Amino acid sequence: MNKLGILGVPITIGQPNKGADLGPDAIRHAGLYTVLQNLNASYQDYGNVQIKNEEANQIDQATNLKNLNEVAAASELTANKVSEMIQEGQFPLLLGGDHSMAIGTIAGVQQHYENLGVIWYDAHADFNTEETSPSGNIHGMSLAVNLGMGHEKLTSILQNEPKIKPENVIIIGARSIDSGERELIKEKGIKVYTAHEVEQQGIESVIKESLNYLTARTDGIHLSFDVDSLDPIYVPGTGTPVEGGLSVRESHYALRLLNESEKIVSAEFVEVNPLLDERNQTAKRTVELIGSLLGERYI
Ligand code: HAR
Ligand code: MN
Ligand code: MN
Ligand code: MN
Repeated sequence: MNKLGILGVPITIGQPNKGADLGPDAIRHAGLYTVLQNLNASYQDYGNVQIKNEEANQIDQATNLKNLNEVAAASELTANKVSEMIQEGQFPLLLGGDHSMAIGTIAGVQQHYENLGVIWYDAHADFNTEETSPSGNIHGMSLAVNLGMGHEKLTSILQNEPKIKPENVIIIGARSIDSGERELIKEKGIKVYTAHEVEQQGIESVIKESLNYLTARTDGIHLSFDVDSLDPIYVPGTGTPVEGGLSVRESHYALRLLNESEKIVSAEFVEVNPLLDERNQTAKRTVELIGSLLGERYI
């Protein structure tokens, strides 16, 4: 693997809770560097993107969006930084921050690939647009935005074209999908392994199928790992927990399979909110999961 470039994206205005902006530092303090050192990984920490989290948290009547201009500005900064890291030959390891950050991160990564694939590991689909969103929260829209759907200020980060093709996306772990999102997912033909299907089919088969499928058609895969994919018993420190989630054990296995594939070119771990947490356990679990993605072994 290339040298790791670590970048915090402390955005919290893509959703209504304060505290997701503290996620990147909570992850660092939970032992991230120790894990990297044990792996003998070479890394450089670029610190955090300077995000202005000055929210209004009011739905703008004209757009049905909250904090549009602020999220767009943060996305632009993030995208440029991520692109720069890849330019310098690094593997971006991106720490969040709410999931609206994926508008910027994927825009940045995509600059360097003709045909980027995305694994969206999440309880949610984040496939709303301003027309379908029940909340106006942009973190529930970031995947759709990356496919070119949504407000022009969000879909035009770095370039006007869609960042990813619908057939290059796989959602894993979903169990909370709004009715408008469901329609759009069907319309675009997005592949989804719901939490139910993970249970039925097993995580090994789900990940292997996903890798076979994406490897054949893309030139690199970005992993977007939302910690709320896990069951809330493991991750109390996240803003939109949904019961019936994936286990820590199966998620480690998923990440290990992704590591072995050598197909992941960038990764983000998002929605860690230390203000909702207990004894930083959500950040600690996140660090352990990052370890599995980067090749940590028990023996
Ligand atoms: N679907 C809901 C909405 O759009 C909730 C989205 C919650 N999103 C995240 N990211 N936590 O996965 O408002
Ligand atoms: Mn998400
Ligand atoms: Mn491109
Ligand atoms: Mn989620």
